[in-house]
Amino acid sequence: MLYFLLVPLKQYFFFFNVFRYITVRTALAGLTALFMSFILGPWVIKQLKKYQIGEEIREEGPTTHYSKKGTPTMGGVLIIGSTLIPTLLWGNLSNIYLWVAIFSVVTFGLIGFIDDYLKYKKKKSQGLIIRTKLIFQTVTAVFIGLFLIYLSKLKLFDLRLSFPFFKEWLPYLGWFYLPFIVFIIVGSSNAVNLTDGLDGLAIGTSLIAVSAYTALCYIAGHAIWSEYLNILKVPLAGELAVFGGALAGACLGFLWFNCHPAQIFMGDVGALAVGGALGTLAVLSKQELLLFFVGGLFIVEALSVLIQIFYFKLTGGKRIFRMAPLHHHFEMLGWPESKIVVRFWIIAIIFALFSLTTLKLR
Ligand code: 57M
Repeated sequence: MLYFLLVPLKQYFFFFNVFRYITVRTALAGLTALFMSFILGPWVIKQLKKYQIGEEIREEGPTTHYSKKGTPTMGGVLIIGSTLIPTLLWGNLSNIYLWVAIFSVVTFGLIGFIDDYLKYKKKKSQGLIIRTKLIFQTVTAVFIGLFLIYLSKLKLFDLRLSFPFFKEWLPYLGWFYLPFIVFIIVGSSNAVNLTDGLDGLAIGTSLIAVSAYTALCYIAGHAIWSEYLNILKVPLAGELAVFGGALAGACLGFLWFNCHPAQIFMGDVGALAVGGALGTLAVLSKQELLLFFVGGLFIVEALSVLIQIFYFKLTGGKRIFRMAPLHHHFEMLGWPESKIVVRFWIIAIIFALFSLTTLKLR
């Protein structure tokens, strides 16, 4: 909104021209989100405590988690609010990609909200049954996919797929693009959710991955940079950096309250929304496959669950990890929570930096 108000003022005072630039608006969106989180955070925590919206802890989990019972949850509403308002303030709202990203964060947040609300009502650690949650997520992703196919007919979206390391190979997927992006968006949403099991873990690693995608969106939308780095040019993706900046600011602001010992958990409303948004950024920037590197830590966490379940079934009850997802394995080995979290952040940073280097390795 401010974009439309401030940029025309350049005819009176040239300084206002700076608001045309995506970089400036990305930084402002990030700062606005950060300050919103700092200001609203204590109030949100107070309200959640007032209505006793607290965490139910599973009995079969690590015993160190029992003391977390009652920690206010559904903090994702703070993340979503601190992402949406700065995006609406600083984004160029005539950009259709921005609305796809907004739709994704709101809808995935809503699915998570229903899940959290049911947990709150039933006073149990299980809200929506897994299958129902998956159906809702898939329907949302299919809707996004269909809309992108429609945009491709208007020449506003590209149904070719770019591969990391291969600059020339850009196969056209056509309708096959639909199941592919459903897998990316739903997978990303669930992988972030699985990772959200230690204070600061999911939000810190999401901050790292979202920051990398903010840079990728900017580069994909920039005529010179995309040409120089030889990546698929996506003119409309540049504006997504404003959304990415806001989301990164909201993640950083939330981390302030979620770091150990956490004053608030994000809940499914936060985890599904942040994961869904990350997958959507990957799709819209046409760097879908790079998500496997950028979000490498989420993949490792999800794989640890699959391997554990597969091995359990295969051997009739034996486990590879003491407990899955992987962060619980290290907890059971006696590592302090903060050590696991900081080390996982370091690994996430390595994954993100490695992904950015692949841009030139083509
Ligand atoms: C949600 N939720 C946390 C919090 C957070 C198939 C199976 C692997 C699924 C998986 C699962 O349910 N994962 C999704 C993970 C929970 O956190 C809440 O949930 C929200 C995110 N959806 O925002 O509201 C607990 O995590 C801890 N926590 C923190 N700090 C945070 O900032 O300490 C969360 C955020 C919280 C709190 O204790 O209550 C969760 O872990 O439940 N299931 C699991 O992860 C379970 N693993 C398991 O069953 N492994 C088995 C098999 C099936 C693979 C095995 O290894 O044999 C573990 N979950 C828990 N305890 N809590 C098991 C032990």
